[in-house]
Amino acid sequence: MPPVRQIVLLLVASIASANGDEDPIEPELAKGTCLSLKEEFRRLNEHLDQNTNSLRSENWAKSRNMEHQIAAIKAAVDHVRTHSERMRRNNQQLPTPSGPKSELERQMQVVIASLRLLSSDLDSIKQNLSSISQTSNEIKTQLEVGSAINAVFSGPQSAAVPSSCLDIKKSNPTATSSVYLIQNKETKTPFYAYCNMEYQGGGWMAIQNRFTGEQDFYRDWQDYRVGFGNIAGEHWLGLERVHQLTGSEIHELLIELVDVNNAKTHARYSHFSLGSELEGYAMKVLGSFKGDAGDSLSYHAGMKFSTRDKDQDSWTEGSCAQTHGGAWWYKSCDRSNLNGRYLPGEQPEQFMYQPMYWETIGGPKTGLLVSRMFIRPRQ
Ligand SMILES: [Ca+2]
Repeated sequence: MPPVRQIVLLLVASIASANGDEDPIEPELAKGTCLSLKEEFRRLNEHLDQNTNSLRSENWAKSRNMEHQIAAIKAAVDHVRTHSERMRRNNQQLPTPSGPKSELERQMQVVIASLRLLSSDLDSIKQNLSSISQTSNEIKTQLEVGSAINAVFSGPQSAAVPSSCLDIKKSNPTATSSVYLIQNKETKTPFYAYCNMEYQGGGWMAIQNRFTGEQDFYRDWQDYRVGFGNIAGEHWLGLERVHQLTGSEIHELLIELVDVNNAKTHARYSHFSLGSELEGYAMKVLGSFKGDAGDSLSYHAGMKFSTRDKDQDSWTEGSCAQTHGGAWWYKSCDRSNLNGRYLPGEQPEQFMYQPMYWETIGGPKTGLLVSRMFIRPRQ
């Protein structure tokens, strides 16, 4: 295709020639130019026709192609629609009570029900596991306690439990007065006892302790047999235990007394042993006396123990325990009554023999402020 600029120039020249108001042009030359322009127009027209035909053909092809594609999409949509419609109709026509679908649904329902049951079972298992864990902890604690008790009662560790306050004092001279766990050499039974580690050389086990009147000492045989009160405070250790200790090893006895004027005295006996319950916990052995309190116990040596409900004294007319309000190795009746009523100081005539008294300190009408009885194996 000739350049547009050239065609325009030729047109301008042609128009100028036709008007005749420009430079005169040779007639032969103008004729040639017109022919040339006509030829150019013809070629242009041909070219345009070709291009138009080509574009038309191309568009037609594209259009046809699009039509094909649209038709294909329509066909696909129709196919899907028809297929889904058929499926819908088939579903509606399927009989509900039986058949593969209802069977599948039934199985699904069974599976769902099973899953629900499983979920419920899992919750139950979870709760059981929690319960088992709690029980396991309790058993563990009980086993630990049991193990600790076994360690005390038997096995090689039992040798580590001291058999007396004196043992503790010997192994640890700086041990202080306190409550300690003691294990009887014969019975192997562990028990708590209060050890005095300072008084009279230390290593003394308390079998009686009174200093406030807090504990009631007017009690029956059973209480005196097994003991009562607070080991760390006022208490009676128990006749059976004292019998076991003093029956298997020679012990000495120490009695500490304090009057209302805070005067402190003591009575010490070289040997001390109680018989069995069958023997009435009789004071079978009472050794020689020494101390500044005077001897108000030797009178009772050999006597059985009596309580308000068990009269074993030698007073045939009555009960020393009931009359004197205590429990002791009464004879007929007493020169000391350290388990008598807690009535510190001088008492009226009618209370004679009833107070916690020691004859050689103030007589039977004078109640003491403190009474403590200790035993210790003889060294
Ligand atoms: Ca009697």
